[in-house]
Amino acid sequence: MSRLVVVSNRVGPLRGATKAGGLAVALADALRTRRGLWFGWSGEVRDGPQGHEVQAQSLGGVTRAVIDLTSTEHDDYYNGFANRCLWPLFHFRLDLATFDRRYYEGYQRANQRFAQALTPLLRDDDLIWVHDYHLLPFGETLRDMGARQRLGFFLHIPWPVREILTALPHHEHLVRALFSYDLVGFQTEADLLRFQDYVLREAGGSQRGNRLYAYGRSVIAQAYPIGIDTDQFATLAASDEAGHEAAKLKAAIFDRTQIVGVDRLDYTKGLPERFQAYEKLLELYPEAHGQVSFLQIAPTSRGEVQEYIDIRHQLDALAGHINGRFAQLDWTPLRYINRAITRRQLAGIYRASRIGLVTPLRDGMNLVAKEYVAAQDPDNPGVLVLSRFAGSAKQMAAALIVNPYDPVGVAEAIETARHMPLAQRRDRHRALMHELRRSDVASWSQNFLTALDHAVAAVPPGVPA
Ligand code: GDG
Repeated sequence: MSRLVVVSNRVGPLRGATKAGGLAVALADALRTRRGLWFGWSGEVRDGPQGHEVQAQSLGGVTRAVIDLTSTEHDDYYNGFANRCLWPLFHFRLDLATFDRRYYEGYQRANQRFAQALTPLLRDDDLIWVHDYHLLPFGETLRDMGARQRLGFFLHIPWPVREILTALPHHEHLVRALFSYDLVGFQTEADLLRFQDYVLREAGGSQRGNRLYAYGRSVIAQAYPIGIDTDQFATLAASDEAGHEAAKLKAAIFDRTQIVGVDRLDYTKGLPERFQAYEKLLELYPEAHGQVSFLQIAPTSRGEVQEYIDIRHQLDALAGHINGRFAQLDWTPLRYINRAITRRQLAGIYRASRIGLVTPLRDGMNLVAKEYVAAQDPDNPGVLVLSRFAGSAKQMAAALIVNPYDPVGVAEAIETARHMPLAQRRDRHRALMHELRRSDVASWSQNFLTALDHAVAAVPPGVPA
């Protein structure tokens, strides 16, 4: 079996599985099986020569190798091009995207520096798996430096529609760079179709099965919907420690219906719209007053970026407004926690909540929706209210699917969830769990790596270019 090399902007811990998110755990598992190497940014910003050195550390057959970013790289590559340009654009938010040549150049340079640092660590038969929008051109850069290994890329966020993508001045460079990989993976069929649409219509390429041809090269493109470690999360949620958290929460809300939302504080997650839908619920259903309690956990993310500062202010104001308008002496309608909590607490809170509210405006997959379902007590499960614009909606049709832009529709779904009979809750939960078990995170990484193992780099002869 070839050694696996994972490249991602941030490198997860090799230890501390329950603290880390499911993705870090899944990748660490795949790396352990293949005695691999995980390479990326350390999370530190440092100017000067030490920052250029690779810091490597091995544990249980897996090596973690990282480099620091300089403050210019952090500004231009990470905060700039990745998070102020690609992130909003790929989430269909052209209105929030900043196009700055300096950002783009910084992005290319950081990708080059990553590739330079990784090249000496590579072996000829490595299988290299690159992750996410920070590293779109990484494969091309590595190939330019002579890499001949099999190279795969997985995009965790949506692929945008052609009309939006072409607003990016560098769209052609970036799509062309993806053709340096042997395999490119997307979250959903819809993302794959939008990618194919660009290749066929904008790049004048062609297609045979799942292989796309353009720019005189070819690549296999497929959808690989990511999952969670379903059984592990269900076990965590049923554990005594999580039960302790659940009991604390229940004591605080008495027998009110707990509604929960958990999201990085990001404008793609539809948080202001969600707060407004909750306000609409309280407006339309006065009988719900004192009967429901909405807890939103939203740890700050990318807090230096202006658009994130703005959304945080907006949420502070909305939370204050809703509580000011509806609170009673013995009832706080909305509790908003702007900090991260532990994974165990999270599991307990999900389990104690009758309704999980997951209403992003656009999301590659959304793992919170999956975690919420996995955490439920199968004998008395809660109800998931899920945005149709989350990648996970396709696999989770047994949830109550909503349009997050429609506050009345979301309020009605919450009301339906609140009164849903036990038999129906169980049926829906069973159907959702069946799918979550069938496509968990281990099968996601296995499927991708098996396809990459078999991907043939060369363009078959006689095929249109
Ligand atoms: C990107 C894509 C795609 C959140 N708050 C806390 C906390 N979390 C954990 C959740 C979940 C993870 O963070 C968030 O994952 P999501 O999938 O919901 O969203 P993104 O961070 O935007 O992830 C997304 C994903 O990549 C994987 O491909 O699904 O579409 O945008 O695991 O539980 N964890 C803890 N405390 C918190 O306060 N411990």
